[in-house]
Amino acid sequence: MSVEQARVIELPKIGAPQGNLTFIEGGGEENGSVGHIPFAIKRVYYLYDVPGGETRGGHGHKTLEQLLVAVSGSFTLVLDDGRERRRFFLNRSYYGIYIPPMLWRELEDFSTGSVCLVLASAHYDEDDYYRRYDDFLRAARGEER
Ligand code: T46
Repeated sequence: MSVEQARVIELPKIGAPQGNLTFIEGGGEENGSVGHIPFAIKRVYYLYDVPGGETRGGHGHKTLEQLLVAVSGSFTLVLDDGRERRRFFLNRSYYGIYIPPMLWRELEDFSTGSVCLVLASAHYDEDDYYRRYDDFLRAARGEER
């Protein structure tokens, strides 16, 4: 897997004087539609009350696909495929970052009061994690052979 396969997805934005509305439809075989993202949504979680400047993440996933959205505030997402790193600054509620499996991720520089919404392709499974960077690196480099 390469960091080049991560991508920004622009989501629909319905603007009105009363405020904006953004929606996300899951894709994949389960609902038969293309959707806005390339997987069926199995789990939704969100990070909030993160102290300003804090860092989260620091792990990789074997199979999980995710979409991250800064629904409020901002943070920086750093993706690493074991060879190169790519940084994304998220500060708009209508842009998501699609993260394919086998990328190490770190979330940095949360602004105070920010909320990171995450749509995931599978239920929570601790066995899907690489929690140690050297384990991730070994697996990512093994994948290249
Ligand atoms: C990711 C970033 C963006 C659960 O019980 N269920 C869940 O769905 C999740 C995501 C976590 N947990 C438990 C596991 C840990 O005991 O919550 C605790 C904190 O999880 P973690 O340290 O993995 O949280 P983050 O913010 O570092 O990472 C999370 C996701 O795990 C990860 O997939 O990409 O958010």
